[in-house]
Amino acid sequence: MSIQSKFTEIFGLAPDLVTAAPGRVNLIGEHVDYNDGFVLPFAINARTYCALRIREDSRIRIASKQEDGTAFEAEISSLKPLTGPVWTRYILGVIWALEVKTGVEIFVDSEVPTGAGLSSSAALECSVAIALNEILTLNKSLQELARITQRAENEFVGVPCGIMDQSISLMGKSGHALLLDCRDLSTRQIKVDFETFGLKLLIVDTRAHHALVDGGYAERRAQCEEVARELKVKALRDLTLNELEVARGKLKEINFKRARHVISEIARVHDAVTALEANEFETFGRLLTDSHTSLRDDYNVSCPELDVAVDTALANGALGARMVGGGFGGSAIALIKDADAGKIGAAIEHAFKDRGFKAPRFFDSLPSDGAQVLNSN
Ligand code: GAF
Repeated sequence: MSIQSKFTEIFGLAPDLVTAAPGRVNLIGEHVDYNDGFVLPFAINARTYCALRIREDSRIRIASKQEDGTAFEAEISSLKPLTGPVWTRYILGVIWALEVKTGVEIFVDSEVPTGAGLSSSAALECSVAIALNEILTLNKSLQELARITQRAENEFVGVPCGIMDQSISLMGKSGHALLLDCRDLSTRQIKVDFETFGLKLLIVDTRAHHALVDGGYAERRAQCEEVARELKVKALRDLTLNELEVARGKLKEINFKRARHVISEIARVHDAVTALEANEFETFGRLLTDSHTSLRDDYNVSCPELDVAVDTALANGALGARMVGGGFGGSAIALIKDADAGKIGAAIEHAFKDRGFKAPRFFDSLPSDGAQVLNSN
């Protein structure tokens, strides 16, 4: 059944418009967005669809295919951060952050797997934001929508995420990764063509989700902010590795390691762009693996399943591999020769089975377009 028909079945009238917004993988630049750093994500082809109709009163009715399609209702004046079922907060948070004054009906359906570290949350938020922006003629820029959806997630949902996931879901471009400066949200689209060179990016969903996720993320943010405060810079982006080394004695050792990851990772993003632009895929792959090592050893956000996926891919010929997203589970990526895909997939499956891990899932995706209005009545 089409999303329009499903919407009509639930709410009784056809939607005004349908939008879609994608999930993402991040090629490199992990845990640097909240340090004003640079990231290099691309939008994947899996998307979240949003069908929306404006009401003439102040009632909000929302439903999700992934939450059995039953409508959740609220009054627009009574929206309150950090309340209600968690899935509703991603939608209501965007309505709240955009300061919408009218009632609305929304039905969402997502292809982006949840818990896989592929940004299903940002896809959902951005599909709703782009729909409201269009239908209410709010004229917000993509940068403004990124900040607004991040605020919805931070304040209404209660997740202290950075700006990367919303930005790429809104600004992705087919065939390109987005070099995003997380300080001022300026961007450069970087061509990504692995195919022509017989390569592909394998995405491995480890299906692991460790309890550390929420507290661990907030703790890392706090440690980074502490270093910036102690060394009197606005954000870790403003320090060089040399300056950090000189100040080592003043810092807690754990904070030093956190900052070393962030500063070295920002440098790797720039090197990765240079390598990509020169089609130097061996170098690019090495940078991915260096990123993983730094996330594992200095930032301590990997986990056994991610390490096994990365190590097995590398042992079987991958040019580079790393965990993506917040960590403690979720997905890894590996840059591999197309011809090795079957062999590497099988090796990872075996390695997971041997260790008693859940069976992994594999995806691949070319860099795809960001959020779009698909049709409006
Ligand atoms: C999660 C967050 F939502 C992003 O903002 C980013 O910090 C990422 O973890 C780590 O790079 O996806």
